[in-house]
Amino acid sequence: MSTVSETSFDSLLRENRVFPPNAEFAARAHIKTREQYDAMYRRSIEQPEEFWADAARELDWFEPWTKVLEWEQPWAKWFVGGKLNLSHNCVDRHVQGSRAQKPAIIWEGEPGEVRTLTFAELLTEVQLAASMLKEAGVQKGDRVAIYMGMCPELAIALLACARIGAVHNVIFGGFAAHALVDRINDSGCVAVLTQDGGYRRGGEVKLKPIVDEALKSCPTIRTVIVHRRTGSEVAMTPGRDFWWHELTAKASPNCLAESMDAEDPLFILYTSGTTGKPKGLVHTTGGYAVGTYLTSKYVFDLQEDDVYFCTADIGWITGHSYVVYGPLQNGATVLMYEGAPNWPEPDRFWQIIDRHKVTIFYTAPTAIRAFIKWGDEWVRKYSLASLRLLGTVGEPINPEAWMWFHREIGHERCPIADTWWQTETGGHMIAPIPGAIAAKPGSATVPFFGVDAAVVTKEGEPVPDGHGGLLIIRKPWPSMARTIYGNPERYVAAYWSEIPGAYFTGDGARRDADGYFWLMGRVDDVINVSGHRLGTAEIESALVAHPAVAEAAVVGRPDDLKGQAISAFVTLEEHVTATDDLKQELRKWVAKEIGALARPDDLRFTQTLPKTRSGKIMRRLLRELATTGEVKGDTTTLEDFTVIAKLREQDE
Ligand code: 6R9
Repeated sequence: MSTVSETSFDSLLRENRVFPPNAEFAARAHIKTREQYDAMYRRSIEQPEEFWADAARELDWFEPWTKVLEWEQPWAKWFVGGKLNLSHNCVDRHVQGSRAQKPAIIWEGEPGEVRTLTFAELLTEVQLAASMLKEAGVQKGDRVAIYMGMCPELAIALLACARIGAVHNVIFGGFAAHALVDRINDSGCVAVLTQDGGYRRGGEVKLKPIVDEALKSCPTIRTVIVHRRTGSEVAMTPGRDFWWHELTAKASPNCLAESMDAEDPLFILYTSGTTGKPKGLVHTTGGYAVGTYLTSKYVFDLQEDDVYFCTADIGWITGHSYVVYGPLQNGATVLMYEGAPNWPEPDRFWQIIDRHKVTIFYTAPTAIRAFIKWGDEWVRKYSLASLRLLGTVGEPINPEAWMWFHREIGHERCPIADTWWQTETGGHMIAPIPGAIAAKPGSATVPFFGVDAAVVTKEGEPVPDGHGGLLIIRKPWPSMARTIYGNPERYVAAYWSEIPGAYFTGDGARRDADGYFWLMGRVDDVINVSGHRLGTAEIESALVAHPAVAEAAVVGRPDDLKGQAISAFVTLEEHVTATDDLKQELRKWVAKEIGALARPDDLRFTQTLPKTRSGKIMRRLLRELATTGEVKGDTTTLEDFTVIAKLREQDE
């Protein structure tokens, strides 16, 4: 179970600016007024089953559901008995309708090439890839690991799995071999889809060699299929490894979309928790489809002529829900970009927006802070006139970054949708409906339809508006994760035990007098680095796995660019000497074990770590020390009072 640390919530600066929806935007939006939102929200809370059934009817079902919701806390079943296929809803439905020749994916590679796939072409590719998987022996219910870069084949891989009912397990291309091993073995994957490499900042990031290294420890993998992206030399193990283009060349061009039960698993996605082992969140088909469809439709106000650009990697939940499934179910044109935002120069995104006439741009606060740092001149060379809506996700956005985004990118014309949600929630939970809800910089604003959010004390008592507390959700929603793969007890303990009768988000928040939510970051031992979740325990276990390290404690501290930076405190084995070289070696070690994202920003050697009398590391004190250089907080439970003085000396 996660432990809620004592965080002071009431010290935040209050932001008073309000930005009402742009009238021109509202006039053509799906939802045009606050009153319309209020009426829909009320219905979604008072008659959730009717509300969600109406939403679900906008999609294609092979067989109707018999019951909208079966709820026995914390176990939910949505659209009970309904049969559908998400690949069909993302692709076939539009080809059968009027969108066959509409671009589904416009992809730009980092070196500059552009590929456009219409919905008809996407259908061809998805069927070929689905046949390829079937012919390679992958069956409905099998788990398939996907370790690829941002190229159309990655989206195709997800849709091909969904088509045959294989459960995809996407592992972010920035993760190291060790992370692959954990995720593949935990979910018992039978196949890996990967590529030779991808381009990032002008160089090649090789992926296949990392798969090769990982597979030395993954006994369940029978098949590896490699998409050729860069053309660089890779080792192929006969009988195990196959080229994607060779298999699809002989695969059947027809592959019917499997009729999936609404509660059949669609994917597993791992995310950091409060212990060292990442959690494999399981999302199912029907509820996730309806949730991502409806949030994309209303929060991004998707219209027929939109070109939608989400900068997230498909390796994260944002990429699953809002690069692939949500927008494609809506028949939107999705722009995908392979590489770095500052390659070859810091204006790449703005160039892409002007070149492809992007209308909706969804990115992360950490990226916005980098754009600000790179300088306005990179932005001002471009017209950005096609943009009509902006969005952010991943962490709270600081009002200064919000104002810059509004002014420099949105030209004071585009609404900004600050979207709060999680891997666990599958889709947006707190976010403005942009034609209806006025924005306040730094607030994710009001709950989406059907979301019953509240701020409470640790005991579950409501906290008055204006005060900080814990954010909970009191009612089930369709796109909620159903469990943790292979570990239902942990699902219950992590999310449904902290606050009685509710889903506990792990976030602190406060609601203001207008009912707007202000998110205040994690209250558990999860660090948010550039919008990505990292568990302190994961980094600590990586450090302790190094032969020189005896014990390690890792905390997050505020960082202007990344939101949070990683501070590591390390005690060494007796015979080991603390040197700067060793510091660098340990930082590199973590990057190699987990991925570059997890590399500690600073690392200090210390004689001892502050502990309670029961032996728990007091991360709260380390956090304070890493942040302010001092410890003023309560130290009465500290076992050895001299530790803090020693730590401070170390710092000097
Ligand atoms: C979608 C995603 C979830 C955690 C979440 C919270 C933070 C995400 C936010 C936000 C404030 C926002 N978070 N969006 N905090 N405002 N708009 O990021 O999923 O990777 O699972 O992270 O990210 O702390 O609990 P995930």
